Amino acid sequence: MKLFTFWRSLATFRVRMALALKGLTVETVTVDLMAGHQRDPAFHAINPQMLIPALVDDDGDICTQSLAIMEYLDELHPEPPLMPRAPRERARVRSLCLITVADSHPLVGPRVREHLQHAFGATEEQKLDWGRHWLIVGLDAYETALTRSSATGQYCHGDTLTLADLCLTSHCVGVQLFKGSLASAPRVAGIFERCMSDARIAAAHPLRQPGAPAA
Ligand SMILES: N[C@@H](CCC(=O)N[C@@H](CS)C(=O)NCC(=O)O)C(=O)O
Repeated sequence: MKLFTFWRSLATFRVRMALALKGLTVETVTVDLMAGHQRDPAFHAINPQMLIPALVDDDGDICTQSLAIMEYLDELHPEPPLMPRAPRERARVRSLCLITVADSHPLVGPRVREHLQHAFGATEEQKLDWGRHWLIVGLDAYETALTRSSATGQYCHGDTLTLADLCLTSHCVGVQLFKGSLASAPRVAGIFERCMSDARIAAAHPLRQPGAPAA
């Protein structure tokens, strides 16, 4: 399998964590988002959305969208499971994942920030502020959703890692990259800390990838 990746990508970070927890290694291909290589024709042929991650199977089949890729990996390699079995529980885990995957993270990606700059003249500071704003909105939603539900345990759903924890971890790293604070979300921060204490998750962190600036 081949993973199209870039050090800073939060969506690819989610997939890297899932691969690590499954004990899988894949070939990686760097798509330099800062240089705009996601818009190269060669990558457009892989993903017409011009977004990473993309996972290419040995037979050439392409899977895009981090949540779809993670669920695919979980179905292909069921141990350790990263989704609960009961439909309602699976729905809860997916809805926690989607807080960031569908509603927060899409607002802060390079193409959105570039458009803010080119169409509206946003400065670096304003773009940072924009990203932080939407990530904090998502952070507050996570905190309330987790605090309200008796299904929350040591992790987002019970006491074992699920895809919701990987999504929450990517969200928290996003808050940090956009110079925000987790202080208003102690429940989230506790789960994030627990996740980051897992060496496999820590090693997948954006700032520990080739090409990343020194922290
Ligand atoms: N919903 C997608 C989001 C993918 C996404 O936004 N990827 C970012 C990097 S984290 C990207 O490739 N952005 C390129 C751009 O904005 O031009 C997923 O979860 O895979």
